[in-house]
Formats: sequence, C-alpha cells, structure tokens
Amino acid sequence: MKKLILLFIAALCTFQAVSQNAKYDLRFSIYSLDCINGKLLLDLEVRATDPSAHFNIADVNIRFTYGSALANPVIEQELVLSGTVQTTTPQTLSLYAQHHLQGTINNVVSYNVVLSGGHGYPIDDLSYIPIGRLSFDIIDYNLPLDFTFLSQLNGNFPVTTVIEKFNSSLRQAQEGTYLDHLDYNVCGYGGMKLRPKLFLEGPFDSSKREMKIGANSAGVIPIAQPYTALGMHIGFETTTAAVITNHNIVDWVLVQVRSPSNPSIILGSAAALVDNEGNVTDADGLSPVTFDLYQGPAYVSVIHRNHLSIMTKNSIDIQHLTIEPIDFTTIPLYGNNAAKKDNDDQVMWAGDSDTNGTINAADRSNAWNDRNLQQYLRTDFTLDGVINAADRSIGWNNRNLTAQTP
Ligand SMILES: [Ca+2]
Ligand SMILES: [Ca+2]
Repeated sequence: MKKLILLFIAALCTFQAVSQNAKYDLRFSIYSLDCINGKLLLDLEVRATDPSAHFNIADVNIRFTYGSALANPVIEQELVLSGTVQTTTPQTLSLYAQHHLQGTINNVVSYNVVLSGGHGYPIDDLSYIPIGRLSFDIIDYNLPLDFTFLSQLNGNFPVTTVIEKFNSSLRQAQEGTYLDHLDYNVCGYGGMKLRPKLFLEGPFDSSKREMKIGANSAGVIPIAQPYTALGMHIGFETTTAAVITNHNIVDWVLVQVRSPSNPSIILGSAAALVDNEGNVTDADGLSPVTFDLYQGPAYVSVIHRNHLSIMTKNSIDIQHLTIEPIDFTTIPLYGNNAAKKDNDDQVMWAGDSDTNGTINAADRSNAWNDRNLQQYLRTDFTLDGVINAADRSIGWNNRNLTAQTP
C-alpha cells in the first residue's frame, strides 16, 4: 500500500503548476442517518468555485479525517462520476474507473476516482455534484461527527487533489473552499432538545392569542399519537388522559429535524403535544421535545394531521443538551405564504384532511361526507371534536394553498 501511495504522489508531482482557472469547492452532505441501526451515509460533493473556474473534472483524491464516533468507511455507491458519463464540451463520452478507498486508514479516508478515458465531466459553480457515497458505522452515540478535509492550505500531507482535464492533458486544479462539518448531527441518546411554539389556525382565537381546546373538552384526543398510523412516523409516543386535561392539550403534532444540506432528508422525528398557549412538549406535557441526535445545524419542521406543515426558513444551530426554543409564531418560515398572518402571529393553515400538502376540493368533500360526526377525524379542521359547516368553511377559505415544506 505504501508503495502505491508513493507512486500516486510521484504521479501528482509530475503536474506542473501552470496558470489556470480551474478551482473547486468540496463539501460533505449527509445522505441519511440511521440511529437505530447505527449507519451514516455521507456524500462527497464538488463544484467549481465561480463562473470563471468551470472545468472538466478528471481524477479526484479526496482526503479527510473523521471522528471516533465513526468506523469502517466503505463505498456505498458511486454517484455522478461513475462509469460512462456524458461530456458536453465536446459532445462525447467519458469513462471513470471503479472508485476506490486507497490509503484509507486510522480515521483518514482517501477516496479515489480515476478518469480512464475521455475529456472528463464538466462541473460548474451552479450546483454541487455528488461524487460518491460512503457508509460509516456509528460506534459511539455520544460523540459528535467530526469531518475535516485535508488541504494544502492547512499544510496537510498528503492532501486532497482534484485534477482537471484540459485539451488532452491533466493538470491540478486549485483548492477553493472546503466546507467541513464539525460537531455535526449524530445519534446521541436524547442529545437534541427543542421547545417549539406554534399556533394552529383551526382552534386559534386571535383575540386571546391562544387556541381553544374543544377537542380536549369533547374527550376525543387519543392518548396514542396518530402519526404512526398515518404512515408519517415510526414511534409509539403515548400520553395520559390526565396530561391531556391538566395541560390544556389542543392536539398531537409531529416535530422533525432535517438535514442542513438537504432539508428534504428527515434526520429525526418525534410526536409531541401542543397546548392552548402553543407550547409543544414531549408526551408528558412538560419536557422539551427530545431527539436521539447529538447536535448541529438543522432545519426544524412541524407536521399537523390537518394543517399545512411548516419549516424554519434557515437551519438552526442546535447545541448538545441545550433546550432550543423555536417560536414558529414569529420565526421566518421556509417557502412563500407558508403560514397565515394573523396580526402579529404566524398561524398554520387549516384544511388538509388527507395530509397530502394541498387544500382542495377533495378536502372539502371529505368534510362534507363526515358532517355531524363527533370523533377525532382529520376533517375536523377547527379541532373542536365535531365536523360541521365551520370546517367546510375553513377548507373553502384556504383552497389551493400548499405546504411549503420540501
Ligand atoms: Ca389535501
Ligand atoms: Ca370542527
């Protein structure tokens, strides 16, 4: 192995430093985090630094260190730079050899891609492309992830190297920005604690700036959360009738923590209770909503079974074991018109009886079909325990609205 590395380094040294524009940025992107089975899938991504730095990418050797929370890196999947790829300028095909971990040892990954034919894949500054996906075992749930690229700029050796194919020759591209994710989200029992606040339009009383507890008074709120049965969550959170009564519970909601690099990826979810003042708590009615994640930047979203889901506009830096308040009644939200503006408050839109993210005629039809029922049903948009004209009215008023959560 040592010989191979030396050969590789010797090969790199043959590239002359010439005036050029090829310059690249690298980042890590968490593809998925499975805290139950202890698996992390991590994508390595590259882009050109700016419009003047676009180039055709040939060989890549990405080197980075990882923390002792993780072990056993293996290549899970080759992504864009895999096998035969289309090269646009000129129009032709390029071939990449099978990706290897070459020199991966002692918490250093050396991810190796070699162009074996063609002009290489053109990268630009508009979007990162994923090169390949690594799998890690999570072996210590109480430590943060700790990824650091090894770069020339930091004086590391051997370093990350990206090679440009220019005409028919190869030359080394310049380093741009390396986005290291330190202390990133990782499984850690109860490590992430949130205290969200939110208002639901259906029961919201704007004159009091709180929510009515009609469904609670009617005794229809179940002690088991409804989201697992709806296929939105894996979990078995239950409360008690006493908690529902004593804490003026309005309903169950689902709180989600999402990847900062791709907010469509849900890193953790928890069913939680919301009380009449909008406080979202664990099933005991008091504790913060807790996730088996360590800490890190993350988007936070809230799902309700018949209101449109909302998410923070930006990722939030959540610290380990520090209760993070997230006031959805005022915080900037992701997307456009994500919530109703009611004087100074943001209020989640009501009327999505099938939780499909859109309020339309099907929802109003469902509310009509359930008229006069007195049950815990998603057609009860006002959350007062009965389905009637008031529910149909709210569904009509909010017609054509869609959830902004990715
Ligand atoms: Ca719907
Ligand atoms: Ca109702």
